[in-house]
Amino acid sequence: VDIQTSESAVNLSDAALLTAEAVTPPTAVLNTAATGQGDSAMAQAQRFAHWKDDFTRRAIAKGYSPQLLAITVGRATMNERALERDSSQPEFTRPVWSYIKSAASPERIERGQAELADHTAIFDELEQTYGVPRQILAAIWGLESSYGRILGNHDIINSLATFAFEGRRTKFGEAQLFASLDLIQSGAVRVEQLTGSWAGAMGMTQFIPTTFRDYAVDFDRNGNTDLWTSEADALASAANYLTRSGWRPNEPVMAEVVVPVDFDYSQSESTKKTVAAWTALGARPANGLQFSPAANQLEAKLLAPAGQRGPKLLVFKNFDVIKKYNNSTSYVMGIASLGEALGGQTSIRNPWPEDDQPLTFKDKENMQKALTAKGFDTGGVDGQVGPATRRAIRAWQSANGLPADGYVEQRLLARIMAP
Ligand code: NAG
Repeated sequence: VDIQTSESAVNLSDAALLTAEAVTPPTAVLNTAATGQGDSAMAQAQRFAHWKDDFTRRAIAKGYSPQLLAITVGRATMNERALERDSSQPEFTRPVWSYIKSAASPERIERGQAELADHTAIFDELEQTYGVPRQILAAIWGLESSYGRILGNHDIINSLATFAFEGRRTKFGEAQLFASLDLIQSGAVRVEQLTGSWAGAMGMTQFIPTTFRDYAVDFDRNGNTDLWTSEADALASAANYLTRSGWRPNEPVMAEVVVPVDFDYSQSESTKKTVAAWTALGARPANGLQFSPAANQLEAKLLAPAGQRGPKLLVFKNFDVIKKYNNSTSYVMGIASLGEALGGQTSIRNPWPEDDQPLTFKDKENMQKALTAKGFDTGGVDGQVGPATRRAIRAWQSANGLPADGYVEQRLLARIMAP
């Protein structure tokens, strides 16, 4: 079961939504011995000190200076809160409609429109340089940090050292620490600037150190790539990241459609077809208009994020590009919806099945066990509904004469669990 593409894998960097958002839950239950729970605070401190020495040795062997190590990992302390947050198991995954509602809230729309008006010159230049629409950039800015208002004030080195030390994110922590060293060594940032979310994302666009090192740009050319206080640098960095990830200018992110009642949902999620081919299967724009000849040529996948009772979307290449920024379907729909709203448009018209009762983590595990026992392979039992689990759900739905939309709420769960 692939956590990376699971709906609930909402990126840890999502600072502005962090308070309400279910953060990426762990795939495996933490091993108590390996996390140091149970051993004394003293023993843990010793192991952390030992890890710091070891990391320092390895970094110096790679050519980083002892001086650089001393001002970073050398003075790192454990961020207990990062470990707690990282291992806490969210009971419910937030339903997609509630995520979108808070992403494109009236307040965020209003502020975004004001920010767009305040920074016209920068947005003009960004569109010119990168070909990414201003509404998309503003939506990222708005969702990641409430337009620069919530940046997080954790010491990034402490969080990353804590992850690298032990737990389920040691590889991530280590890679991000090395990227942080690169950032300081190259002079792109100063060590005291390295603050952000508990999970290691920084600045107005919540870049993790590897993204920062590889994609951030000093757009205002003041010699410092400053994602914390320079709107130009932060927004250009986001635009550069999208462009380098394959953004296609003048193509949409998504378009809502309506489909016939007997639509074959087994084609949703993974099958790519041209808009013309989807039209031939009965899909029509939800706004009552027709797709343009240019749109008809584009390739799209069809998503029904809340099943056949909820809105259906054609999603384009740019949808996947935004997923590279934050690997969550909800996040991308949030960005697209906020972006449309900033431009005065409505992106999703049809109602969500808000009366549906979502599954808990335990429910998802039980569902995976039941499906597996019935011969529908979910690729393991981890409480994450990813592509493999949805494939199994679809197969079970087809075998039971139900629309194969891959979507399960409490009522359908009861049927899956029935002997
Ligand atoms: C996100 C990163 C993304 C990375 C993902 C998984 C940004 C803007 N996004 O925070 O590049 O693939 O984490 O580590 O940095």
